[in-house]
Amino acid sequence: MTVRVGLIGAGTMGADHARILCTEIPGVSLQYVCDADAARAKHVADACGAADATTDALAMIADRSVDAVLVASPDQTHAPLSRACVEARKPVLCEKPLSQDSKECLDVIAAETKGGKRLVQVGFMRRFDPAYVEMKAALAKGVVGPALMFHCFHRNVSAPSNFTGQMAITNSAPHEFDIARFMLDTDYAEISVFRPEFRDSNKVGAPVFMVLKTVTGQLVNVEINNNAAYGYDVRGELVGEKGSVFLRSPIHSEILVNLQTITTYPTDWRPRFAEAYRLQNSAWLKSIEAGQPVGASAWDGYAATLVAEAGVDSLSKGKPVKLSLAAKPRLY
Ligand code: ISE
Repeated sequence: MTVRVGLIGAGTMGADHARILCTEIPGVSLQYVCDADAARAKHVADACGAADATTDALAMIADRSVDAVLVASPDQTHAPLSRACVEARKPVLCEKPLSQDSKECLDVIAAETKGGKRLVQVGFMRRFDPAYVEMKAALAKGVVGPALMFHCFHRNVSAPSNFTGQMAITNSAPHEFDIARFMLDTDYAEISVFRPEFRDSNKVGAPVFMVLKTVTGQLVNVEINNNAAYGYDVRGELVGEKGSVFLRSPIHSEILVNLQTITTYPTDWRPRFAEAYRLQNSAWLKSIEAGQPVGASAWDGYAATLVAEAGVDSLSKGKPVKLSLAAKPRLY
């Protein structure tokens, strides 16, 4: 079976998804590339041999030649487009976050629940990353005993110019919120967000430091530093009662010269998580054929957004904020 995919968004991540679909995954045909910028849509469509390019996302979702949709457009479009896919009864892989507004996530969930079928997969690709998969397996086998703490560090070279002060929490941190929740198989009870003194407070993407408590008693700390300068660097350490699991990034070589060891860092997340994206997209397509959902659901997307919202609230109030999820529909 060949799944005909319509891609929405031809920016950094959209173009990378197009490349992954057309060069790394069998059994898929890129039917359409859609972008608000017609020239950009056509450029990516031509580069990947897609059948067509368009600027009309809703018409593309409705088009009978599209079996499934991949949403990689700006954050504020994720929930409305995912909902349109659900209403058209088409599977959708939506980049994170599902929304920056938890009520919008609940609207997507309501539409999915009404149709009685899981159609939304949220692009929390780290769930497919071999390093996190091994960490979860070690925890499940009891190698390090019950989990106590999870340390997360998330560093980008520099924040994009469109980053607002809150986007460290609403755009970058959802990866950490999701992977720690997935790893520990729990939900969050409370979040506190702090910000160090920052030399240039007008600079976008000022760092944040967060401490979360889970409902099962573990502690999670998250550093987001989107202006770390030296490279893209994601670290994680899961501390259990009998040991700890340290996440390793894929490093292909080390240069030993002049009394030092030199390793390089990627400029952004695409090389670091290349395998995770490939495995995620491939699992999504297989899940469409099998009719069995995989990966993060719309509910998981909602859970991450709810924490991010509470994080923004905590930062502005300067105190911890308690979390309370809505009632979970049986579909999830
Ligand atoms: C970006 O949107 C991503 O999804 C990256 O994985 C993340 O590391 C980065 O901080 C985000 O801005």
